[in-house]
Amino acid sequence: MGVLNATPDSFSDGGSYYSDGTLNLDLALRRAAQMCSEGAAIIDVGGESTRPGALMVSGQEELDRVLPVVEAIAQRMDVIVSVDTSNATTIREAAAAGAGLINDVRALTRPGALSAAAASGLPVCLMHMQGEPDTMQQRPEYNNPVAEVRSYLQQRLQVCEDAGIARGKVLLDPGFGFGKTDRHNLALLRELKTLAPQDIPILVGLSRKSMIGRLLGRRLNERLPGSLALALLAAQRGARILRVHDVAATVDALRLQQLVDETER
Ligand code: 7PM
Repeated sequence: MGVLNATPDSFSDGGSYYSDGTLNLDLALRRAAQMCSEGAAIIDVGGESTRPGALMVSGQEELDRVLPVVEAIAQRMDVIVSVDTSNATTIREAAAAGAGLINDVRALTRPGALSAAAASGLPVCLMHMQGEPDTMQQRPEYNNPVAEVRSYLQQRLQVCEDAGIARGKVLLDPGFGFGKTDRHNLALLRELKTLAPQDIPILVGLSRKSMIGRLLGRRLNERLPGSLALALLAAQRGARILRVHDVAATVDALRLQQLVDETER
């Protein structure tokens, strides 16, 4: 899954597709096409910055950012378009515009989001987060992070099934960095396989995250090696979908892993 940020303040996918407050659709589409050619199966389009300390954007603003991008990619490219949103209206409009996956860092807890997702018939990714982006990294606290994240994801999966979303349409994500210390993140990665039922695919986002910065002392533009290592570690520990900024490099790493595993037999 390649990350495409449709936010004016996005720094982490290596480019903002905005100038003077307007989206450069052409630039965003070129980036999407590049990630497709590099081997992305999914493009994740986000319009709300969920970075620690981020302020919330209005639903309308998010919709204006995301919808043209979702629509254009869905029309022109042979790839699943994921929409990174927590808002019911964005879910409905993105589904109508051709989105193929709802990626919600709030696990469909916002008003109307659950029923909008169910009505869309689309698969959903449910992520764990403690707190809200503006304050979540201030003082993350768990008695047992692994057990608590597992239990939350299990509970949200059940809520989705009860709302008519087929179990086979659900992905689960521990939400690395979302209200977690480095110690919490490491424990979750170590126990990744145990966080979701065997039949539910696990999605992870570790790419360029600040835990790499803190653990290794790396600035944002120095985190590719750490991101690749974590991507491979996550894949080996059961992740089925990797949300990444650097598609080509990650695909290289995964191909080598596959070759090693194949050569085993
Ligand atoms: C700044 C810091 C900007 C962090 C954006 C972020 C995830 C996600 C994000 C994830 C799922 C990022 C994050 N992270 N969706 N959206 N899982 N499902 O690193 O880990 O891109 S935003």
